[in-house]
Amino acid sequence: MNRLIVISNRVSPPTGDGPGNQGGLAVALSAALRESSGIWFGWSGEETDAFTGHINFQRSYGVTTATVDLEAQDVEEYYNGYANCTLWPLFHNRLDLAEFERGFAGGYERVNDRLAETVAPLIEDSDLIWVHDYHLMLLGRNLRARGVNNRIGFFLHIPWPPARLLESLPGHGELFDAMLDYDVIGFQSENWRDSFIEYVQGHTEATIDQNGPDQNGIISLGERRAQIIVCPIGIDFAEFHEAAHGEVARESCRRMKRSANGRTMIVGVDRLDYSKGLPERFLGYERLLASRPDLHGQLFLLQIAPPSREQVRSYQQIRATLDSLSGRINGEFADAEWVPLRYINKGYPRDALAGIYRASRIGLITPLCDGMNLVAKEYVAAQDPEDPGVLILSQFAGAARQLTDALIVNPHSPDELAEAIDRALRMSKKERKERWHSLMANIRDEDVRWWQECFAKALAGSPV
Ligand code: ADQ
Repeated sequence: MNRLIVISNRVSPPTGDGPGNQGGLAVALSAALRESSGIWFGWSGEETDAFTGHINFQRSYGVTTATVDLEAQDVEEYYNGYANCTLWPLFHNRLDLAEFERGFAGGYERVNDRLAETVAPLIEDSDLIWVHDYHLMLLGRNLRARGVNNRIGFFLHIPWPPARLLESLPGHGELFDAMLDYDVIGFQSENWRDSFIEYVQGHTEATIDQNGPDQNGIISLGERRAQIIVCPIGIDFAEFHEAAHGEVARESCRRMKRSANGRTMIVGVDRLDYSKGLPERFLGYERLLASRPDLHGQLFLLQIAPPSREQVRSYQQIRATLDSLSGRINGEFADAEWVPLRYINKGYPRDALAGIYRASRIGLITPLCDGMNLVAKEYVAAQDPEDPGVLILSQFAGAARQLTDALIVNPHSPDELAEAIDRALRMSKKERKERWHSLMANIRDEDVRWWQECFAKALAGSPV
């Protein structure tokens, strides 16, 4: 087995906290790294006065991590700047929020180059290299420039934008060209793959051969070839299932039910991000409350949304918008004994979250644009098989291509959201169980290990 080198913006070493308290991605990558005696390389999350390239090696729970600190200007231009103010909004259909600053682009190039320079000496001839996400799209090119001829793969966790949007990015041609230095490019869903292919066909000299067995395509330009794969990420099903049945989850479910006091609970769990469709969700819920006074006092929406990327202005704005909307909804509909919207800005441990999902009759997951969305899968996995809740899922989440037995909605339409909630409230137990069984089959079969193996196979050059 070849050794695996995983490279991502941030590194999450295994914590040994037990099932359910580590992200699924960290768990899956840790398992692969352990088996291949590999290394996980990336930014430590710490800032330093001047970049030194000093690598801090750590070994925990059988996984070797190698991290570097970045200087403050790097963090500002590469991470807060190009990654989160340029690429993230653009790739999530928010051209209006995207900032195109040369300084950000320069910082992005500099950090991708610095990381390549630092990791290159660790790479041995037979290693397989797996680069993650939009922060590091240039890394493959920078490694090639240093003579690294190994197989290098790239997985994009977020959507690939439509070609007409990507055109707005200064330097989009160079960014795409750098992608062809990867041997494998993985997407979460067919939608994002199709946008990528649309760009290749409309804006580049590259050719696509889609006659191979997997139909996804090989992109060629000169001597370079990149295999395209669709490889949707899943949750760590076994571990999440164990966590959902543990004492912490059971207690959290009991407390939630006690606090619901017989009322039907709807849950939303998201990082506080404008791509997650939170204002639109609140407006859909408000529409339901306005049109159905008979439901007042009978249900409530619990929205858990811990703040993220607080240094970025657009995240400060979305927070203010939600503070005001939640105040308006509660101001209008609440009475002395009932608050229709519980809006919470803190995160929960994953096993406690599992209990909260289980206590909820409806999972309301309605992003405007999302690479995959793992919360939707976690919600389904946490349900009681004898009395499962209903998943309402946005058509614009990558997960909608797999979870077709959810109630699929257009998150922009308050009427559609209100109707879907109403339908879920009225759904018979028989229909809830049928839908849940079908959703569970996918979530169990295409879990995070399946995803990791699927990508690793392509990276090793085997048929997927
Ligand atoms: P995210 O945008 O962060 O990830 P998502 O996949 O929904 O979105 O969530 C990742 C994890 O964060 C989940 O395991 C979830 O439980 C946890 N989480 C979210 N809110 C939480 C809260 N309030 N408290 C505790 N935990 C919380 C990006 C892409 C997604 C893609 C993932 C993985 O944007 O589209 O699914 O990467 O590829």
